[in-house]
Amino acid sequence: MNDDRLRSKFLGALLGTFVGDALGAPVEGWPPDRLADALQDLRDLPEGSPRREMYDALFGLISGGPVPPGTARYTDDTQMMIGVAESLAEHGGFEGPDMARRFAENFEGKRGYGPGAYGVLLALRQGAAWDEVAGQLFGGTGSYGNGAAMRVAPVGVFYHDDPAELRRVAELQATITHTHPLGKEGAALQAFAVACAARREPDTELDPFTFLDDLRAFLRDDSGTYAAKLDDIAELLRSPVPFYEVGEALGTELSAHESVPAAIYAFLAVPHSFREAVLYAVRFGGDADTIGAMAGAIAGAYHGVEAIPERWLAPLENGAKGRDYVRELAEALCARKYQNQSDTPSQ
Ligand code: F2R
Ligand code: MG
Ligand code: MG
Repeated sequence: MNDDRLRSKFLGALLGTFVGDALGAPVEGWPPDRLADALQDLRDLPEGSPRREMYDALFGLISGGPVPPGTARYTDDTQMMIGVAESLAEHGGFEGPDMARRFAENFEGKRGYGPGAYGVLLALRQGAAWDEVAGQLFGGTGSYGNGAAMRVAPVGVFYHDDPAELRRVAELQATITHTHPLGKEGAALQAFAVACAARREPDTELDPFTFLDDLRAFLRDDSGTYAAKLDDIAELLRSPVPFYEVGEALGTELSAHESVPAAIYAFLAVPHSFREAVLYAVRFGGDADTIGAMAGAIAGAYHGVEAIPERWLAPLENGAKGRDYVRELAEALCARKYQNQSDTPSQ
């Protein structure tokens, strides 16, 4: 794959996370039928009306007022993804203390963090060791939340050609906040889905079942939870059902095993379109920002940044660590990947 194509996929995965997160954030926690009603109201508006235009724009899902450029906000999903990318771009590999420090420095409570992650980040700010806090959560079982999967796109693209290192780093970055096996495996699976999408050329026919076979072969999930979910995805792709039955079947919750599969399904259900995959993901309701962010990461890694509608990028917040910063971060991560490769003595 040529350098420009790969660079576009790095940008697509990181900005795809941002777009999916921001699109879903206003409707996080909504039940699918409330969301479907809101969408129906919007659809019934006359073509060309401002509110109708909003439907097609990034934030028309809840038909608020016009969204001035630069004001659509991201949540914890993107904020933590930024920390992962910053650390990998700086070090060219996993450095636990550095990544944990960046999570803690970037942390803003108003971004809608999960309670477990919130507590870990406060402890890190007070000097706790990066690998000694998360294991105490939830009575010592650790978190199986989707917080480690929602932020993992940088790992997926950076190690798209090295599945063993991808798994190692996806799990290690997870342990900063999530030590439950289902939380770690969800992060590894989401990272690998991003990698598989990045490795495929977008203008070739994507076979969803071959994609699922690749994911199944990668799993190391003793509980069989994710293998069963991949089988459910295959079954739902073979015999399509209304989208909220898909959400009910796969799960649209805050837990990794009840949200990563829905994101993978949204991408595989509409592999030809970044926009449709992300809208599909968000329409599930439930953990809409995170399922949107994860579907955006996979679809962005597959299609590349050119597939993200400009009018979806324009409203994104663009302050100190906003849209343009995330774009530069993706460029830096891609450059670091090549620097790593040129530094590696040829075998
Ligand atoms: N937190 C939210 N959304 C709710 C509030 C958002 C609202 N709009 C606002 O603005 O305030 N979203 C974010 O949280 C999810 C990622 O959460 P993360 O980082 O995994 O956190 P946590 O707390 O570790 O896990 C989430 C919940 O999962 C359950 N859980 C996890 N492990 C468990 C265990 N071992 N036993 C029992 N329950 C467990 C708990 O309910 C956790 O709170 C994303 O959606 C992000 O967008
Ligand atoms: Mg969030
Ligand atoms: Mg969420």
